[in-house]
Amino acid sequence: MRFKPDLKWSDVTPKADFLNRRQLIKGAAGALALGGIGGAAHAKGQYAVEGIDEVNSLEDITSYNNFYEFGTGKGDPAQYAHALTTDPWTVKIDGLVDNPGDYDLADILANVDIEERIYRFRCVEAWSMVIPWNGFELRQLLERAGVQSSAKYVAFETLVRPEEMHGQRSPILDWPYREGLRLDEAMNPLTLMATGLYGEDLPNQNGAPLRLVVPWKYGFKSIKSIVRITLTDTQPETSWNMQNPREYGFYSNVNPEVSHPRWSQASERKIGGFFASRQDTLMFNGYGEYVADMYADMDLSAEF
Ligand SMILES: Nc1nc2c(c(=O)[nH]1)N[C@H]1C(S)=C(S)[C@@H](COP(=O)(O)O)O[C@H]1N2
Ligand SMILES: [Mo]
Repeated sequence: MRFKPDLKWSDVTPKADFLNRRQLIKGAAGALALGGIGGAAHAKGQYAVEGIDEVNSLEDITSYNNFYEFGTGKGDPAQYAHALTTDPWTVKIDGLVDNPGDYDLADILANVDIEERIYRFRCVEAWSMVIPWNGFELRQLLERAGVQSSAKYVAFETLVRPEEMHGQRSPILDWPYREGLRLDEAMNPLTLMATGLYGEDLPNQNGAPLRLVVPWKYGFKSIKSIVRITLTDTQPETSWNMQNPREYGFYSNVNPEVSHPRWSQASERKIGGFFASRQDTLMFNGYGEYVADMYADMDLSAEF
């Protein structure tokens, strides 16, 4: 099943003309293909979100990064991440699955539908961008691995290779970088495994060759350069939560009403553009329509 991206084309500003043209072409082809197998799937895939604004430039997206394996400065990943060898690349899928094993990246990609998704991206540090990703829905890979009925969470790990990732020689975090999702979050159609940006391979500083993108959660949940995916029945340990549980929760859903202990989350600074612009932060980063149901029974200020 193929979905169109979350943006309506009428919302994309002229600055994104290049993207707009490509997407119209692709969208038309997709609509034709779907015509043969039923139009319902097509209509279901409109991930329109509130408050969408300009797509960030490739320059913004690849020069202002968080990737502590290459240093803690925003410019460090762009400067140092070229050292990372991303081919060959293997992802170990283990835990509560019917088909555990070491999956070669090429084999993963041959069995999923790659599409383009334009998502808002909100870092917990209160900056944001709008990013045109390429990738596939995580649920496609999980379905292939055969999730067992006892599984309740998905844990992810980044590569450990201090020879190439010099930041791993410092104990800023307890390596490997680790993240996790509840199984329903992982299976949500919005949850993407990104493989590219602007139609090109993912730059190393953005988490090549394979990184998670969970657009309704703070950016640190979107773990980069993934080498292991483990299905578990208990909530996995996650890097920022282990480092400072008072400041970083397991869920980390974008929420303008729950402040970080050291700053408000009510607004954010949009990266790029001539004027530094602040905008209101949206509940679930604007994706509530697609995700709020998953948290209906939870107190989101207690389970933050
Ligand atoms: N392995 C790893 N993944 C990571 C990080 C990191 O330091 N290491 N930083 C996270 C944070 S805090 C953010 S905001 C995003 C940044 O993604 P970007 O650089 O592609 O914008 O990556 C997340 N994933
Ligand atoms: Mo972040």
